[in-house]
Amino acid sequence: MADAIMERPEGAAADWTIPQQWDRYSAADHATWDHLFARQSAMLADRVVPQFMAGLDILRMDQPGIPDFDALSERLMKATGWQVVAVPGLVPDALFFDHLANRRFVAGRFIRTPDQIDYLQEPDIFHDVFGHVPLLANPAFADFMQAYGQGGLRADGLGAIARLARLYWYTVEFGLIRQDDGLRLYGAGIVSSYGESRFALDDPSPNRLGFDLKRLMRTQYKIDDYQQSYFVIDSFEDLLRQTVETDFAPLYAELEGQPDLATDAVLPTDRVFTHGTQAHARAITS
Ligand code: HBI
Ligand code: FE
Repeated sequence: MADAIMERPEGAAADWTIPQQWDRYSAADHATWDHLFARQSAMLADRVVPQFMAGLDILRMDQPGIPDFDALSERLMKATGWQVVAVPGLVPDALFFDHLANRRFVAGRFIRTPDQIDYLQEPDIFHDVFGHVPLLANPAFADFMQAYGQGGLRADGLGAIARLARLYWYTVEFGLIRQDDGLRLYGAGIVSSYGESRFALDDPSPNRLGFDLKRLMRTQYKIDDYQQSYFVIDSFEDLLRQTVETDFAPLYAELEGQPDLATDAVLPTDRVFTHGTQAHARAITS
């Protein structure tokens, strides 16, 4: 996220947080949340990594209506020391990393309108809270997210934010995980989307490739359509280990001279679960 000079929105604190104002949500807002929640939890049951469903239970997110961040943060704090804070939308990278490094997940407080039920570009409260928060109740993933924030603060100094944004994109937002009985979803951008929750696992179109940090940091991504490639990790513990054990500075230097990889690239060195047809992407562009 290259930061154009982002103006701090009216009423936001120095760290860009704003009050959630839970009592201002309308009955229609709560109904939209309940509709999305019921539809996603039903279709995710055998698709999503079990730790996600466990997170919904631990955080008691099956209660009706939009979660109140104070109550949600109290339960989340007990589980892994994280809290959820409201922000107006995308915050500047350095601030975003600082929040994560301090176990604060920044979430939008607005919810999509009924006509945006199936897709909206910017993250709303359903994407942020249903998509991202349940896995923050999992210790290994919670530690990874904090390590990502700390890495981001370092990357900021090294001008390598774009590399880390790719790591975030292909794991936290659109990651898949391997289990003995097949692949499962865990990326928030997938699990909060009805269409992509099917596409990412079932459709022959996208590549599904083994997670490889260096390779992934060279790979471009799309923000306005389903992904053309998904990366598969073996476990959150492994993702955490690779993140905390990697000294990113020499890695960034090594990547310096290497060209980016296209969103649909497949390398001879890739661990290939699916070599996609890219039929979806072709249909979209034709
Ligand atoms: N701000 N609110 C918010 N949410 C994000 O997911 C987010 C952000 N700012 C920057 C950002 N993500 C990414 O570009 C970083 O990974 C670089
Ligand atoms: Fe997100």
